[in-house]
Amino acid sequence: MKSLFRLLGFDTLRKEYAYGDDPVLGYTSIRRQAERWVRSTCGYCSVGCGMDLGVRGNQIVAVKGWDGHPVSHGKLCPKGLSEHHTLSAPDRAQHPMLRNKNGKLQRVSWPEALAALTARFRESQRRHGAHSMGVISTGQLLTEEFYALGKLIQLGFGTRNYCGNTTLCMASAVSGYKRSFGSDGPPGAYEDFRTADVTLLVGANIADNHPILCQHLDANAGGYLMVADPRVTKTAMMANLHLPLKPRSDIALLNGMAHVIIRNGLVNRDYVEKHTEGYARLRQFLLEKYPLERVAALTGLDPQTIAHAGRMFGHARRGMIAWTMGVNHSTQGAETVSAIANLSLLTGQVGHSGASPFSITGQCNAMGTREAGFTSSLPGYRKFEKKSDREELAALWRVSADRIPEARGLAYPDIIEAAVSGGIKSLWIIATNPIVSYPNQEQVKKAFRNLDFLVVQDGFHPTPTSEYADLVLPAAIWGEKEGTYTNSERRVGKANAAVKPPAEARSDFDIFFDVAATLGCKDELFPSWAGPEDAFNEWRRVSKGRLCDYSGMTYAALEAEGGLQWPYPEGTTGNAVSRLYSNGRFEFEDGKARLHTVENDPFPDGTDTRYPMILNTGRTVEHWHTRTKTSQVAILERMAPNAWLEMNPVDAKALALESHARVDIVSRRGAVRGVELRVTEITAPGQVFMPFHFFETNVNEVTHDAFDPISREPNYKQCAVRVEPAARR
Ligand SMILES: Nc1nc2c(c(=O)[nH]1)N[C@H]1C(S)=C(S)[C@@H](COP(=O)(O)OP(=O)(O)OC[C@H]3O[C@@H](n4cnc5c(=O)[nH]c(N)nc54)[C@H](O)[C@@H]3O)O[C@H]1N2
Ligand SMILES: Nc1nc2c(c(=O)[nH]1)N[C@H]1C(S)=C(S)[C@@H](COP(=O)(O)OP(=O)(O)OC[C@H]3O[C@@H](n4cnc5c(=O)[nH]c(N)nc54)[C@H](O)[C@@H]3O)O[C@H]1N2
Ligand code: SF4
Ligand SMILES: [Mo]
Repeated sequence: MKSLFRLLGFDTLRKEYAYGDDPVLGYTSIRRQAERWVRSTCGYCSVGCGMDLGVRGNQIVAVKGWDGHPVSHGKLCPKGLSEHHTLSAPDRAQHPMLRNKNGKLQRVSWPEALAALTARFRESQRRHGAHSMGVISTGQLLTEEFYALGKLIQLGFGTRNYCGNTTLCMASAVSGYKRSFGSDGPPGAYEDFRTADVTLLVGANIADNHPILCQHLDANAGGYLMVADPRVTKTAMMANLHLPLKPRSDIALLNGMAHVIIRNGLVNRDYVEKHTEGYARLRQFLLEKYPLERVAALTGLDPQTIAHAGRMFGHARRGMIAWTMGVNHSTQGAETVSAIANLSLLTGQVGHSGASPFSITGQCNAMGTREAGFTSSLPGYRKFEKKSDREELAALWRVSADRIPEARGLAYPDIIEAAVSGGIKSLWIIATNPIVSYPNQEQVKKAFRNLDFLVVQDGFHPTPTSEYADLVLPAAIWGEKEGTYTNSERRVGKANAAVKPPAEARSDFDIFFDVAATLGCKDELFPSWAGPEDAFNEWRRVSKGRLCDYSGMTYAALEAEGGLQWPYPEGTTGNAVSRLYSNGRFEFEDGKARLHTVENDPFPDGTDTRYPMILNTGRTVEHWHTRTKTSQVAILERMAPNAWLEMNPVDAKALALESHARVDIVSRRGAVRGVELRVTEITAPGQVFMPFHFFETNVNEVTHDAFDPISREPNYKQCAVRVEPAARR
């Protein structure tokens, strides 16, 4: 496979930023010479790179890769290298702000802010019921913060309607793992990318979005890489075989590959018999319903290519499948994950080196909230519906078992819907920015306007979302607080406070602590905790014996080792690579994984003559989501200052549009206007692509708010649009 990593020029960037060299002046100014170095973990994506923060006074003046770190081996991508520039940005949130009688946000003291928060939430609950209060959090806090927040919301406030932006992101992977393996938890390790002889990436553009993962693929000299993506991404350019399938035909492709594996006698019969349930049904289903001709028609790939891909995977000694949002962002996300798990199970490619159905996560700590957060499951992947799990947790916390909810509350989109229809009256938003990131903006704006009380807790203000708030709480961010993040390979890494937050901003942990104190439940929920390490130590006890066992970890060991992978039970030593399900025992009662039959359905917002093109949305390497952080970094803004729309030359010609023309993108729900056109063969004819980072030209004005019925994840990756020359205004 070709190395695109070096082509992206990260090595150059590394030199430029690492030791405090001034990229403009070209030399190291005294102002930027570090007095001390603090070890930490990157706060952007889920790769979980290790970094050294160079500190001078109360400022991080340089960032460099942590040499010998088990994930990143001294490298960082452009965002990691420049992350410290976000801390001193002029629009960091500095003080609590409360909306006054004239409708203006006005500075208040912390005690006033906390009193307002608890009084208004309690009033909402008194008048409209306990569950009229909702909380939407994130994948970007520290695990200690998630753990504390879960207790505060579910036990302190007694509302179940607590979810996070992770439902816009990882929910399909979580649901898929639960359906196939009986529990959430990605089985593999990054090392598998180095050792697999065949790797299939599905809807994952790691060259842009998980750049430092690329070096693990680069190190896999003899490996064969297949990339399934409708676009010719930078990742597709690294591949031995690019599978440019039609949008949302992944289930057909995966079923077709499984069909080939069955037809060619490549099923690992012994593994399937011992460790899975449902083979006879799946076999019949695939042989009858997914012959190559049908798969070819559904995917747009030719039958020989599909047969080749199936045989390559079937013959692999070590076969890896990794996926990201091309899979999850779909009304069939959870089912697509099941189809991926089928392929791994049929070939016995689970739990050994180079073999894993691996969900690459997104945010720095999407995993932490899944493990400890009390949203999609009870802490420690305990099940809401399982009495013994509830009782065990209650005993650990010394509360009565009837205080542990028996079912999860509303998921994120259902909280928004309930706010529109009046069921949710007050909402607390923590570290997410829906007024950029939520699909079909009309709906979320309606929801916010309908609320009696909206709290926004963010490191920045104003943000598009904080503008709607009745109360803004200023939060410390990465670099200013201490705790742990879990990356995609279940590695728990330590993040450290190198500097103090600006003005009156406080860590989310301290805010939750103070809210609990104001509410009068601090001693019950956070008994004798003084800081994050006490929360971590309690979490170690609560996770003990569970799949995500932290009991053998300590802060000191995490810092010394560059993170440790769970499970890490008490008594474990060293930093060996760990995998789940190596013994073939899965988390169902009978220990067997489930094979599911899944049909490929068309996406919901289909094209017609008025809306003839399929719009795909996603990311670019320079920016992070809604740009509250990366727009503050000059070098990143210079590289990608505006949104753009990618369109194939065939369509551009038919529409008489030239590159750099301004266009409007119109869907059945809205329009986004004046976007720069890029004419490029990255996208196929009939398809267009736009990044979602830019509030100024927000693609989520047009995306579709259809959700996976199982995971509740939005269908961000396909909707019908038309593109026209920008209207003159
Ligand atoms: N630079 C940067 N890195 C990031 C982030 C960021 O904002 N910026 N965000 C982080 C987060 S939270 C996440 S979740 C990850 C996301 O990481 P990715 O999933 O890699 O990101 P996306 O660009 O959203 O989508 C990936 C690919 O899915 C493809 N796709 C679209 N439709 C289909 C389809 O029907 N089938 C298939 N097979 N593919 C399809 C798109 O063309 C796109 O190339 O990135 C993380 N890393
Ligand atoms: N069209 C389209 N839309 C998408 C996607 C897509 O591919 N296409 N991807 C979806 C996905 S996968 C995701 S994950 C979401 C992401 O969407 P968001 O979660 O809305 O994006 P972020 O910009 O990461 O928002 C994080 C917020 O938290 C703040 N923040 C950062 N650190 C801290 C902290 O430590 N404490 C506090 N309190 N605040 C902090 C930031 O300033 C920012 O406002 O977007 C989704 N939306
Ligand atoms: S790859 Fe991800 S974790 Fe690593 S430096 Fe870049 S943004 Fe940070
Ligand atoms: Mo995400």
